[in-house]
Amino acid sequence: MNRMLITGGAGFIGSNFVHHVINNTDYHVTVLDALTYAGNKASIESVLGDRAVFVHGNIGDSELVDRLMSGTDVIVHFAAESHNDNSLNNPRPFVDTNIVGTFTLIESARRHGKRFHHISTDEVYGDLELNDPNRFTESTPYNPSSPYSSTKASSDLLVRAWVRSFGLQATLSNCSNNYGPFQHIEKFIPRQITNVLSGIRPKIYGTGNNVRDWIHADDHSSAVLKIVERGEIGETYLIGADGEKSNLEVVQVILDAMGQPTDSFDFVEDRSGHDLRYAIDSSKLRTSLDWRPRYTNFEEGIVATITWYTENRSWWENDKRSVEETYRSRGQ
Ligand code: NAD
Ligand code: TDX
Repeated sequence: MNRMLITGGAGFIGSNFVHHVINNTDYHVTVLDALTYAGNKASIESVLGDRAVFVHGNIGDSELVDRLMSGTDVIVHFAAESHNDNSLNNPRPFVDTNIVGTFTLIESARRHGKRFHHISTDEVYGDLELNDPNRFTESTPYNPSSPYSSTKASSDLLVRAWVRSFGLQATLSNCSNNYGPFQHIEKFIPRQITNVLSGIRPKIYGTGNNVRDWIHADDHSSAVLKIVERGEIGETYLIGADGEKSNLEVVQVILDAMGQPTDSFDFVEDRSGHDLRYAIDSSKLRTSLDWRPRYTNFEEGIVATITWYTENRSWWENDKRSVEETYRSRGQ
């Protein structure tokens, strides 16, 4: 069992996972990615070769998926439309990729009898009050808020039903907010870092009191690899690194690390339906699979991420103007 098909491997978390797998295992990897606006082959170019090949294609293409499925042992499924703001403006691609695309993959995986791991998000659980002492666990009821999170919740339920009804050999994981290298600059942390690098003030939605639970993408990768290799079929594992921070705190950490006054940001139009707080209890993963995060110092992780965006301007610079124009047109 050493051939792995990674969908969405040219995206943010997928590309970090491809690097992690090539550097830490002996798997042979096939990346399947449609190279949407969010995919960038340059993110994995340095590892393509004998042990990693790239296939440009859509997870909704059942003929292509069937062909790749027969030549793999395990599928790790990252491909998705991933940005909440985009899902509010144009939900259709979210339904097509996140729901129908996942359906196409699990139908093929069950026909071929292949091991499947489904990547999902803590957003399927909705949000928490700021003062709620509880955090999300594997038994928290689903209550998604946005078109994005509802399509991710739908895909989770499809995978669970395929396990129960058809015996699909699948595991699932729901992770909190990731940060690190190769993240598209539409997302919160890289948007603010590249704003400062471009002479633009960081932009905070609403009050800035919304809380996200941050984890470094490489810790997400190590957790997924553990679940793929040792997880129990049919089980869901929550992945998180106890990294709760308000958006205001995050922007202040970035400004401070980049030598700017910590009040040099703008408050902008809030997101419609904006989830207030996410927080993950990852006890099950830590206890049953003995997983621990390596990046436990958020400030250090942010400094390393700032360094990456500073040293890799060519990776993001061409997109900056159009991303900011889109945000400006929405008052954000
Ligand atoms: P991303 O948008 O950076 O990357 C998505 C990748 O999927 C891109 O390379 C894109 O080209 C590809 N893709 C999109 N539609 C496709 C299709 N129809 N066929 C083939 N490839 C397609 O997303 P990300 O932030 O890396 O998220 C990856 C996964 O992790 C998603 O399933 C997301 O729901 C989940 N997740 C993300 C976070 C986060 O903080 N970013 C947290 C928890 C879970
Ligand atoms: O400019 C901004 N200003 C701002 O205040 C942007 C882009 C965002 N925000 C806020 C909105 C959120 O409260 O920052 C927080 C994080 O925003 P995003 O980066 O858009 O992430 P989020 O909506 O929390 O979703 C992310 O984590 C869960 C990923 O994009 C999802 O794919 C994942 O499932």
